[in-house]
Amino acid sequence: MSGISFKRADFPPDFLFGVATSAYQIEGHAFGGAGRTHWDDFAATPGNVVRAEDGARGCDHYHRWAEDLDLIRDGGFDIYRFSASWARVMPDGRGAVNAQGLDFYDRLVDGMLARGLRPALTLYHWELPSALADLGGWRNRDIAGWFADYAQVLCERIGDRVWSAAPINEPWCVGWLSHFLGHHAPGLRDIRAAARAMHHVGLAHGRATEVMRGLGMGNLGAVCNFEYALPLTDSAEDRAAATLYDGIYNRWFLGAMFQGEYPADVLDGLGPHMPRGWQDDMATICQPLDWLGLNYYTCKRIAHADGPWPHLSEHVGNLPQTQMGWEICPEGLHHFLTFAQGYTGDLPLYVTENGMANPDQPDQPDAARMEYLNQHLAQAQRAIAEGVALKGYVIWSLLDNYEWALGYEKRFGLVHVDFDSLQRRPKASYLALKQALARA
Ligand code: IFM
Repeated sequence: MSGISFKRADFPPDFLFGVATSAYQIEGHAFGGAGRTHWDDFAATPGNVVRAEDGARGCDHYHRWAEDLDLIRDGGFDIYRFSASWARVMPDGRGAVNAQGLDFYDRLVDGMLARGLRPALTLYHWELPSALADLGGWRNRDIAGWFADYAQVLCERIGDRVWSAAPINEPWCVGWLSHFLGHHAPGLRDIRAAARAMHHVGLAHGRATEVMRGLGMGNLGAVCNFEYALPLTDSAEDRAAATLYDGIYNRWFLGAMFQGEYPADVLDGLGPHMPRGWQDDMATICQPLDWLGLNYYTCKRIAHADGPWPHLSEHVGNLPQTQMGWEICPEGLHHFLTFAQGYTGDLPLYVTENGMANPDQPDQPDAARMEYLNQHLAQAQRAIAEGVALKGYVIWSLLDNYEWALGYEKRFGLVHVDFDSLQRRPKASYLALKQALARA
């Protein structure tokens, strides 16, 4: 059986390892007075989610959080990257606060600290309160103010004890995947909606960052996802299509957040659909940050396609694939770690998500996951050796959980979850990491 081929001592002494989860994917949103979210609505609409599964029960982390934090501590991890649910804190997204929700996050953060874990908070990991979706959600410019108010309420309570905070997980997914490709809630396929969401999500990031600074919080960053765009063929047309895909996916938010500019090639297409006066928001979006988090999983083959902008189609190549059908392409991680520095300069970088879904059985070693982690950690080491300021690596995910439109069947966890009994069982990868991370 293959194992984890590195140990903690192979990385710089201050390098941190962690695991990540998100609120809606594990907590059990039916518990504790949380409000309805657009994922509940999306899942209740036939055809959107495999078996119409939702996050009502999740992994029941709401009740089993202490056991889950014990697993993180016992695995030898340093960071727990978790998220809070907006609708758990403010069931309608504005106005009334759910005291049970704030109490829950308060207990959770104290539980992390008691176990020696660094709490890495994300304020939004996609569970938009339905009441705000009714008002247009991310299409409505007012969302930046609503989000800033939520940031204030949440961080007044727990901001003094978190180690780091980032406003929004994977802005590309909030904007493009959910409003142009229609794969995630609210399931729109509409370029005007997409342009607005792609802008307002940045504005909300900026406003929430201002709020957190105002509360005296430090170690504030952004978490973006990246996909390595490769041309399907070497034709000039396919290469141009891959460059544009890279712009929409990888350069749009980095440009806005770190340079105060959107990439010109993407604006060529999105410009006509942007909200009036967007230029005046760029200074707010481009807040000083303390770090960038990169979520990386895969590459994509891109070809030119006739039809409306962006004139491209997505393809899968010949590399081995994960249970998601995603090609395993570790070089892409190295590419983005070096590429990101062009935007972030000397700022610390963190891999805030990396990992794979695998059809794991509880009694069989998840050798494929260990190999995936080995390959990506090797690329992280390569980047560090070249001088990249990479300071930590966080694995998605601690637990098997709700994989959004794909329901509960795609298993990303280091710990197996039986979704009937909710029993947790560490997989071989967890046990191997525990050995690798043990301090001498
Ligand atoms: O499960 C998701 C997570 O919510 C965000 N990043 C990618 C993961 C795997 O698809």
